[in-house]
Amino acid sequence: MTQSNETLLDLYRLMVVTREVDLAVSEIDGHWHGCDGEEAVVAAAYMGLRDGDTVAPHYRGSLVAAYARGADLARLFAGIMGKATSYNRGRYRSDICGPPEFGVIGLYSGALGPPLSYATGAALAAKLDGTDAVAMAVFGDGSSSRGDCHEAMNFAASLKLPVVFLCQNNQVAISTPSRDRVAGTVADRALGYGMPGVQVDGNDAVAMVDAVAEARARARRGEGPSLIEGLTYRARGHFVSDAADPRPRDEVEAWRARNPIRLFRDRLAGDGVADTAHLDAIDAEVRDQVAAAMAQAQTDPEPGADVLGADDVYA
Ligand SMILES: Cc1ncc(C[n+]2csc(CCOP(=O)(O)OP(=O)(O)O)c2C)c(N)n1
Repeated sequence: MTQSNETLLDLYRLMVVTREVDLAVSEIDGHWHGCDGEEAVVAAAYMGLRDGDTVAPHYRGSLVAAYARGADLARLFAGIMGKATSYNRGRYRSDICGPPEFGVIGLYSGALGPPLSYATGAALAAKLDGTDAVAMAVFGDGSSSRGDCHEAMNFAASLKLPVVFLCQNNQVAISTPSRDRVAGTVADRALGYGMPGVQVDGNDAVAMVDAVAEARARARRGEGPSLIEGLTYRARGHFVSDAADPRPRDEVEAWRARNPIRLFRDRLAGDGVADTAHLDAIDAEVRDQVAAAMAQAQTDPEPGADVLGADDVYA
């Protein structure tokens, strides 16, 4: 697929947003599970969705999913801090429970695996409603070994549901390398479900966005689900203050050298899509935007006892 220069620059911008959001939240939350090194998979997963589409994001990158759907960055940051101005008035963390009004399904209990089924449910609803909406289920390689993954994929493929399964394979689950849990590739499993499966270089932004576009187009045509495995690498620990990352230093350094933002930047400049001054301007503009949103969230008020009242309670 050939993407327009405009799409490529939107993709670059969303990757920079992903990085800057990560850096900003890392400063205030030592338990933040960041996506440094995984920006190409994250941005490609959430860019270009339409109204009516649904995403069940992986927790690593979930704020970007909500932002890409139109949520306000300051209010998302407020959700990290439990502020009154967050989309849920400080009741739960915005990275775990994405604002549903933007079509973002959360992780809710924190159990990994069930969101694949939630996305599949959203795809079933779209099919029953006769719309061409799609659902994106994004999950880690560790989550891919859960039974929920099998159930969701089998159900979706059997009923030809419009869902794109995207494995954000950073090759580790806390401290367990994926080679100790996944014997083949995640993508190869698609064959058993009767759907297309492709492993993509997850540090190649263009390859990622092409694969996602193709899978979404197929889903919108009513041809059913696809599985994409974006092979990438977690450049830092499991969470910001993780002091027990057991991975070999040379492996970590080799992947850091393949930073997806830098690779994409070089390609955009090399192909004449944008000169470095233009890309620098995008970087600076995003940095300012993220800093302003964080400053706003930090001065926002804490919630009062009123949020514990009867508002929004089902019964
Ligand atoms: C059902 C379930 N089992 C275990 C955990 C604990 N846990 C939290 S994060 C994590 C690692 C998940 O690895 P992966 O899906 O590869 O995502 P990554 O952190 O690598 O992005 C685990 C095991 C959980 N949240 N839910």
